[in-house]
Amino acid sequence: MPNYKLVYFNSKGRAEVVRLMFAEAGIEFEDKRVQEEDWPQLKPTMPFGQLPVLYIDDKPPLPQSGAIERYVARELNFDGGSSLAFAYIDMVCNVLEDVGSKVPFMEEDEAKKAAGTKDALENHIYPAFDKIEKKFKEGGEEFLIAKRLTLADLAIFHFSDVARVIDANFITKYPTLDALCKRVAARPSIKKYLENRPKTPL
Ligand SMILES: N[C@@H](CCC(=O)N[C@@H](CS)C(=O)NCC(=O)O)C(=O)O
Repeated sequence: MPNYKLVYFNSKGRAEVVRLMFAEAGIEFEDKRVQEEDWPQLKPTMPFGQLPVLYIDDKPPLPQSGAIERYVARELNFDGGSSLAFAYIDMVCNVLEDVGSKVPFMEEDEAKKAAGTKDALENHIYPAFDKIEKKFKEGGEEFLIAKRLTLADLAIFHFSDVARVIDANFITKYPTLDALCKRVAARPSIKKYLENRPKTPL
């Protein structure tokens, strides 16, 4: 196994699904959390001036959370085992990215932030989750895409975890996905990771 170093801020954000894959697979990695005050100095040294970035041995650093997630999923068998399964996994991740990006987390005007969040939930996030819940329930499978845990299950778990910040009861609106998230959280390696990870809301 290569040496992995994942550089991000001290939050779950765009790095947590990768951390969850490493945890589930039992892969040691350096979880480098950059402090806000150190960021201005570090930023120009990053490939595209943003985080996360994954360092893999002495290879050129890999930025972009989506690229990192897909690479790690392939390496550690969270890819569903076929190109088609991987495409469906990609689809789930892209939907989550699309609807998640509608939430104005960085908006400083509180009224605008509240209105933007309401719009994101009602017009983007709830409709997407209604569809995913319906399809998953009809399929009656244990996991979202394949016969085993994939990146898609972990991405849904992570989304539902951080969505609590904008809707405290978010995932309970989707009983089948809620049950999936509970199964994910109960997996021994994930459970241990969740108990020990730094406590951050996002
Ligand atoms: N598309 C990129 C977006 C990366 C991104 O927006 N990173 C933010 C943190 S979530 C960042 O580095 N912000 C600090 C900055 O841009 O200076 C990805 O998915 O990795």
